[in-house]
Amino acid sequence: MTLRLEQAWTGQWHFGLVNEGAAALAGFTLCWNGHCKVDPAAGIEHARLVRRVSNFTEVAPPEGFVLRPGAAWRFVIGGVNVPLRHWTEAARAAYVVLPGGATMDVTVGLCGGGEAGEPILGAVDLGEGRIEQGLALVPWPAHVAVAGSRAVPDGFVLPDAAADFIDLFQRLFHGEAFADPAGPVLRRAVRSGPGYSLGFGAELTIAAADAEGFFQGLVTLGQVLRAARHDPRCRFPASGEIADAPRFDWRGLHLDVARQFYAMAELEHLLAVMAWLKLNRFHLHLTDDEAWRFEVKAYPALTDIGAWRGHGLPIPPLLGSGAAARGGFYTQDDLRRLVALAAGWGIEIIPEIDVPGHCFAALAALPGLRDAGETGICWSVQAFPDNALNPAVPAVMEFVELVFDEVLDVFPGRFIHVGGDEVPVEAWASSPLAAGRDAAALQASLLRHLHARLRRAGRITAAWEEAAPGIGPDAAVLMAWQDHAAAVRLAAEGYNVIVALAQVWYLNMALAPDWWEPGASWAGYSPVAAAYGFEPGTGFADPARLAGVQACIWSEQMADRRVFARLVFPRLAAVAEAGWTAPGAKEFARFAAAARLLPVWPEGGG
Ligand code: TNX
Repeated sequence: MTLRLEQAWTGQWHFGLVNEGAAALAGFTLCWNGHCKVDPAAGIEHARLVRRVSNFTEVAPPEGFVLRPGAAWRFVIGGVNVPLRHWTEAARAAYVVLPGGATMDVTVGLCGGGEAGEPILGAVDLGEGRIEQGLALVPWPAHVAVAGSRAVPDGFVLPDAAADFIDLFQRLFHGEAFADPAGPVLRRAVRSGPGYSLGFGAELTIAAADAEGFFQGLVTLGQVLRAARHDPRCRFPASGEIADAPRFDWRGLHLDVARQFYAMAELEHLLAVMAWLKLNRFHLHLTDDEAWRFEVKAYPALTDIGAWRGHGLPIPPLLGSGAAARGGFYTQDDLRRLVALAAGWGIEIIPEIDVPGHCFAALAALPGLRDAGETGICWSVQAFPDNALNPAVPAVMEFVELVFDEVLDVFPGRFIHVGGDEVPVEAWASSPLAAGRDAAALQASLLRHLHARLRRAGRITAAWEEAAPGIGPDAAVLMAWQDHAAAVRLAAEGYNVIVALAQVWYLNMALAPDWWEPGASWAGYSPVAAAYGFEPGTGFADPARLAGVQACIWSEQMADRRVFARLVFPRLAAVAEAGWTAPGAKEFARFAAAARLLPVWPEGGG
């Protein structure tokens, strides 16, 4: 490539487009994207803003400018929506549009932020930690009383019911055995209540009320076995018992597959990691402004158009993609397979179709859903123009009904997530059909309608905290993300609440304030110890209203999976322990020791 984009952040955003080729360039524009959004009101020096849609920016050089070989065009962006704090927030992909309309890729340099250094990637080292009772378990069980040790088995003689677990084990630990026809026998027994107990002796026993508890017992046995194999400080007990049950019913992981597309193999790997951590709810954020990933038979345009970003397409390149079309979607069959795989591992998939906000991609695919008489532009927090479905448009109600009919058909689980976050207050201010009606009231009417539909289907509505006014506390669960006080308040209003607090459990937040750490910091930064130590139950008058906890992976900066790996592992495990283990039984040093043995993100993807 002969064009290179240099950048640096000093409070203003400095760029230099360097021509390393042999030909001069004139009459071109430059496009780039990355997490951060240019503020058009903050001014630009030596360039003119041509177009900005969220983090997509197109600028032109001054009139008559010629970029000669060996020379650079330097310009300065006066301001952005949220000041940059980490290198990953800056421009990550760029290209030039030539006068005839052809595009030319541009190599993008790392953005410096004033601190010397280089990107911090690779696994977080938590140190050796402390081993307790010769075991390394995450999450730590409710009761552990084991004694003695025996030669580490090569595997076990397993009942048929262990087939899904054997599949899990083999996927996570290639070449390592869990089953062995010459090993000790594992018996399955029955006990009442949630969880399981695992007894050690000449034979091993897992007692549980149901398949879920039996599977959890197998996970614990698998972790005991691997620790005995791989950590010289650990042992395989000769006798004793682990008796265990989770603190919370909802132990979730949210993945945003709209901002970046994840291959099926990656989703499968993430499910396997969840199962190993006894996480049991996979919240799949299937739609957003940047893409629509759920195949809808009634509206093929949603994925024909809405699943792809690229130069000249209705959705421009965003969040690290170049001029060429990039994206993907999941067919209904893909998702049915994923649901079945997850079910075998004790995980329920909760699909989210985010309405009415965050719908730029849907509206790009189906412009007929807009109120044609709308005049002004309303910008969303992430700087998308007019990204909210307008409930006053009759076609919107029909759209929502048909889409959710198909969602209900593909996902058999109890919970369906309807989004409901971040609808701008002025969303439909210039819509004649909305005729000056209050945006909050309009949004509430749409969500109320959807909630009733889901209830008729026997489902529970899940939504972000902002959706409360439309949904009401019955047959609903809300995810509190902005602050912990909101979680406590919603619970006091009678809602079932999941704590998914951005400050600690948004895994896209950086681990530390350093510029060279990847991630965002708009909600703060969250070291592993903070994610581990946060207590979600503080302040709840009725603890029964706290349904559980959830880690959220927002994918704006995850185009580079090395960034994903550093941010998610082992913080995800820290949240898993917060969801399972009683607060008084938690200990970070013990967690640190056990975290060393946990599965990670495979190099080169899932
Ligand atoms: C807020 S959290 C959002 C998402 C972003 C996230 C991280 C929530 C319900 N909405 O749209 O991805 O911040 O940047």
